[in-house]
Parts: sequence; C-alpha cells; structure tokens
Amino acid sequence: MVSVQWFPGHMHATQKALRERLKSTDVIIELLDARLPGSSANPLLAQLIGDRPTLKILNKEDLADPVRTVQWLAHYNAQPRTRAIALHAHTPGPARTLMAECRRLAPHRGGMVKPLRVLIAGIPNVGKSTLINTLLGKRAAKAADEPGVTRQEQRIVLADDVYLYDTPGLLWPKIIVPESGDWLAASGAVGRNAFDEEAVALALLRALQADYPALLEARYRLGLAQAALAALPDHELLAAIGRKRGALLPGGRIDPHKAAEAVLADFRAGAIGRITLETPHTFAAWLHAAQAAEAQRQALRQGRRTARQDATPQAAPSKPSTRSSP
Ligand SMILES: Nc1nc2c(ncn2[C@@H]2O[C@H](COP(=O)(O)OP(=O)(O)OP(=O)(O)O)[C@@H](O)[C@H]2O)c(=O)[nH]1
Ligand SMILES: [Mg+2]
Repeated sequence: MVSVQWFPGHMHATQKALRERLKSTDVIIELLDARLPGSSANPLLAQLIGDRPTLKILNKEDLADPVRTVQWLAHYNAQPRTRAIALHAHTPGPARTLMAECRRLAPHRGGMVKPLRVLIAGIPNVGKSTLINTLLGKRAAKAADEPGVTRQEQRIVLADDVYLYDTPGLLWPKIIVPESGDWLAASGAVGRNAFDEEAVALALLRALQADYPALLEARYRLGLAQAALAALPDHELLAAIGRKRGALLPGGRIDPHKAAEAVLADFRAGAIGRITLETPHTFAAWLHAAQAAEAQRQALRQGRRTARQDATPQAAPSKPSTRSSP
C-alpha cells in the first residue's frame, strides 16, 4: 500500500476554472480509465458536477478486461442522468458516436443560437486530449504519455453548434482508498516522483496474482503452475520477473527498482494483457472500508483535541480566534 498525494499548484487552478466553466456547460464528459473505473472517478469532480447530465467514457478499453468493462457499463448506466460507453480514444468511428450521445443528453441545446457546450474532464493522462484530436481528425490538443500535459482549458469548435472544452487532468487532495492510490500511480496518472514505484509494482503484482495469474505466466514465462505463481510472495515474484527482464545491479544482483519499472511499463503498455483492477463490487467494498477507517481517524483526532482542551487550565477570556469553525 502506498500513499499518493499529488495535487500540484496547477490542479488548484484547474479546480477553480472547472467550477467557473461548469456554469455554462450543457454536458460533461467524464473520462475514466477502463482499467480502474472506480478509482479514476474523481470525487472532487462528482461534487462539481452535481446532478448535471454526464457521459462517462471508459477510455483505454483496448487495455482493459472486456468482461469487467461490461460490468462497469451496466453499473454506470443504471445511474440517473448518466450514459456510459467504452472507448479506445485513437479509433475515429466509435468516437463519433459520442456527439450523438451528448446531443441526446441535452436535447434542448443545438443550433447557432444555443450551441451545445461540452466539457471533457478526468484524471491526468487518461486520454482527454487524444479523444479531442480523434474527434477533430487532427492534432489540435497536445497529447503525450505523461500526466499533466494539458495545463490550461482549451476551447475547440467541433461543429458550428458544438463547442468542446479540453481541461487539464485533475486528481484530488486526499486519496483515501489505498487501492486507488496504487492503481492511479500504476496507470500513469500520478507524477513521476510522487510515489514509490517498487511499492506500487508490488501492489499491482499481488492483484495480478489473484486475478490474472495466467497472463503473468504467459508474459514472463516463469515456469510456474498457476497455483504456485499465485502463492509466491510478491517480492519473490518481482525478483523472478527482474531476473527474466535483466534488471540487474553491477555484480549480478537483482535491482528491484528496475524490475518494478519494467512491470509498470508493461502494465501501461498492455504488454501483460487486458487487465481491469477492480469490479463495481470490489471497489464498493474498498471505498466502504476506507470511509470507515477515515471516520475512525477523524474521531480519534477529535478525541485527542477534546482531551487537550480539557487538560488546559481555564484561561482568561481571550480575543476571538481568527479562524472560524465550520
Ligand atoms: N492504449 C490507449 N492509449 C490511449 C488511449 N487514449 C489515450 N491514450 C494514450 O494515453 C496517453 C495520454 O493521453 P492524453 O490525451 O495526453 O491524456 P490527457 O487526459 O489529455 O492528459 P493530461 O493533459 O495530462 O491531463 C497518450 O500516450 C495517449 O496516446 C486509449 O484509448 N488507448
Ligand atoms: Mg491533455
């Protein structure tokens, strides 16, 4: 488990800009990562969106487990004012169906007087700019395999009566679900130096041992039966992969950091296979556990504060505090 906190300055600005822009937005396209749909859904964005019509796109479906994608689509399509589709942002055909979905979500908009205003939001590196470029059929927005490429909102005229806003990737200040921190980092949504690659790779390997042992064996040819591979301690598995991938230190010892980098690079490129790290069911359970743990932490903190106040001798009435309580 790794703690990931990556909320650089430009994300504060993005949050503010999104709040403003949403005042004049008809449809919000929320791009999710199909490999981690629950973990890539930004609670901050959910707050900003409120009850507006939302099109959820499970992007990078080419890298995700198709069986689990079907489960997630059903899960989201059962929610009010929400449509969900899966997409591979590089393929033009399916991307075009997207505009029809947007028009359906805001039938009162359209035409030169009331153009349809669509905003694309999502975590860093999920494919927002790529999708826009595919929709336009040219490179209008800068896209690259690195989080934090788009730094400012950009308006793109998709048709005479359709405006599309590309926005910078947004995370949230406190990721309370530990699994989400791991998956976000593994997926490439988190800045390079903001997490421990070895810890993230180990978490990823444990998930793959449990859910996709056959894919691990097929990729790394460790010569292990599925049950043996699934039972291997995570650091031994990482070492075995490191040996296969030539992740060695001078003197021939295995370099766990290099091995971790190789595992993460393979996962990001889809080289291990089509993988989805959570189902609606497992994610709901993690979220529930994380919320309970967070409530307990808050209660403990509150308890300590009260105990400290009780222990402080009564002082003369002082000036009111400048900080008002919520
Ligand atoms: N395999 C695959 N790769 C994708 C897909 N969509 C985007 N990518 C890749 O993901 C990387 C990030 O894409 P961007 O479009 O820059 O992502 P973004 O959401 O605009 O990122 P920020 O601007 O940093 O928030 C690029 O390397 C894209 O080629 C997809 O559907 N499948
Ligand atoms: Mg971008």
